[in-house]
Parts: sequence; C-alpha cells; structure tokens
Amino acid sequence: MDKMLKIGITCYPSLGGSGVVATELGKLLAEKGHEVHFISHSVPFRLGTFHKNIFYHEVEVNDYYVFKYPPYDLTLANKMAQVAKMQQLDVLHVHYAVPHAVCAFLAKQMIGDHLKVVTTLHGTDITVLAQDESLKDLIRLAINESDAVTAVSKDLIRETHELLDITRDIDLTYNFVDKRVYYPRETAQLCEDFGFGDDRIIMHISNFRPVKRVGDVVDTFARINAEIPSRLLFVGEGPDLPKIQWQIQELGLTDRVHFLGKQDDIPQVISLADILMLPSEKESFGLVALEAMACGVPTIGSQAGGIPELVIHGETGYLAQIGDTEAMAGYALQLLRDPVLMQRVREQCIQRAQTEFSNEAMLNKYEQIYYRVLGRE
Ligand code: GMT
Repeated sequence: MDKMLKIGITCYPSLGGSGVVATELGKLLAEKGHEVHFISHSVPFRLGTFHKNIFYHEVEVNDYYVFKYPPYDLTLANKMAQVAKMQQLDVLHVHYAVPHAVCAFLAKQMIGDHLKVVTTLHGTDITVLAQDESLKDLIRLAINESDAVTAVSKDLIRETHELLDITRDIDLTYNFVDKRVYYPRETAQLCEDFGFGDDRIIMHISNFRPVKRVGDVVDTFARINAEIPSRLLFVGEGPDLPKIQWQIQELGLTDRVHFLGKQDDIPQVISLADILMLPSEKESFGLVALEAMACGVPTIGSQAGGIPELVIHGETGYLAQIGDTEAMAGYALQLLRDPVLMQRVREQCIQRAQTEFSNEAMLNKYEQIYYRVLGRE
C-alpha cells in the first residue's frame, strides 16, 4: 500500500465550486487514510461531520491600526509555513491561484523544497484575474513555481497557457461528484408540498454573478412556459438577483418563479428539476451541471469554456451559442415533449457522471500527482 501522506489544503471555504471541490477532495483523502489539514479563515462549509484524519487551522488576521487593508495573504502564508513545519506536511494543495498559490510559494520559501506545492486552477482565477495587469506577473510566478499545476478542464489549460504565455505542463483534473451522495432522490412529497402539480421544473443554481447570464435563464424559461406550464426554481444568491426579480415582474412571471436562496442539500434540490440551465458567458467546468447530471438531470446551456467537455450535446443535455435563448428553449421543449428521449438522456447522464467524473477516479488522479511531485511514483 502507498504511504499515507500529510496534506495541507487551502481553498475559499465559504463560496463557489472551487471550495466545494477542495473540501470534497479533502474528505475523500482523509477517508482513504491520509492526514488532511485545512488552512483557511473559516471552516469549509461542506466539511460536515467530524473525521479523525481531518484538521482545521484557522487564519486569524490582526487588524493593526496602521493597516488600511489587513494583510490576510501574508498571515495565510505564515500560517501555511507554521502548519507545514509543525505537522510535517508533505504537500500543500492550494485551490485558486489568487492569493493561495502565491501564499504557498512564500510558505515554501520559508520551509524549503521538501514541501511540495500543488496548485489547482478553477476558472476565474485565470479567465478574469490573469488578464489583470496588476496581478498577472504574480500569478505567472506562482504557477511556474508550483511543483504541479492542475486545471479543471482542457479549455482552462489552453487558456492558462495562452493568457499567461507559459508552457509548463498542467494536469487535467476534472471536477467530480461523490456518487454515494449525488444520485436521483425521491421528490413526490416535495412537489406536493410546493404545489407544483404537473408543471415541469426548470432550475438554475449559481452565485448570480453577471458571468452566469441569469437573464438568459429567465428569457429561456419564458419561452418554455409559453408552450408547457412550468416553474423556474432559483437556488443561490448574488449580485444580479434584484435585476432578475425586476425582469420576472416585467414578464408577468412572478407566480411561476421560486427563489429558494442558498441550500445545503443540493442532491435533493436538484432532483426536483427536469432541466438545469447553465447559459454562462464563461465557465471553466460547471460543477453544478455535473451535480445535476449525477442526479439524472440534463443541462441546457452555452458552449462556453469547459461546458462542452462535460455536457455532451444530444446525449446528456444540449448546448447553444452564448445568448441564444431561442435555441435553448427549443432544446428544452424537445426534451420535455418526448418522454422516451428524456428517459434516455437521464440514464446517459447518470452513467456519464458515474464513469467519467467519479470520486474514485479523481481521488486516484490527485494521489498520483502528490506521489509524483514527492518522487515516490
Ligand atoms: O462558478 C463560480 O463563479 C465559482 C467559481 C469558483 O471559483 O469556485 O467556480 C469555478 O470553479 C468551479 C470548480 O472548479 C468550476 O466548476 C466553475 O466552472 C468555475 N467558474 C467559472 O469558470 C466561472
């Protein structure tokens, strides 16, 4: 059996897919016997129950009076080095380049080359931040100096090479779902409680940032609902929410749309849906589409970024040009009107999620990367 490792993990603990993936990976590693040390400002929100191999180290920033901006990044780097030294970490695995990969670079300078740094890129850390001249050179340094770099889609690997003008190897580590948690759930009682009747359910889950193009979800839904009585369920919160509420009111759809806010039990919530919508402008992967896929819910979305690597057009969902809500609605109606097609697509979704994006496959892949950087292949 491979030697068990001591792994430090830093991620954004309270938001986004990157935090979810980092936390789920940490849980899987701990379950397998590795010792996992989360280093962050808060306990990761998906951490859940107590586990003997999981530790949490809190980064506490002092708000000293000369600081206009309390230096979280420096405190984090120092904490990473402290934990690495005290716990004798083998690997520091950071998720999201800014500032985590830069902090890990600093921590490694303090500890020495025996501490290996693995950086996972998730999307906006490259597609948005690496275009910012005030950060670009620092991101390039942190990526070039990491012992291994991984990214969550081929598209993100390509974009990282292009935007940062670098040539180093980047491993492909697709997002994954734990099939023990993500599977189709029973929803009859919930539908009755909500009073959905025979209405079809269209769902969108996100952080409601402009990049998600939530207006396109509403527009597509209006076209679907005009043909087949449907409900639109929004899960999550974010800056574009007020704008969307206005759009819904203008279209006279208020009684067809439900805002569920932030929800923890995503597999149960997603199972309510007939279709998940992901019409993003940019999306390095689209974890929510995978979560839906694992629960047998097809995605209708845009051909942006890494989405086509996940959602196979005509097999596990349908993809249209960014902003083409007419085509998206057309695909949705095609699916909703054809129960045989819908059933086939649902089965293909579950099959693809369990085989191509399984927890076992991705856990093995990350472990191989750790052993490789440690020279223990
Ligand atoms: O989707 C978001 O805006 C959150 C963001 C994050 O940083 O957590 O998600 C990014 O990472 C996810 C996990 O790897 C990917 O599934 C998302 O596609 C990616 N978001 C974007 O590229 C916009």
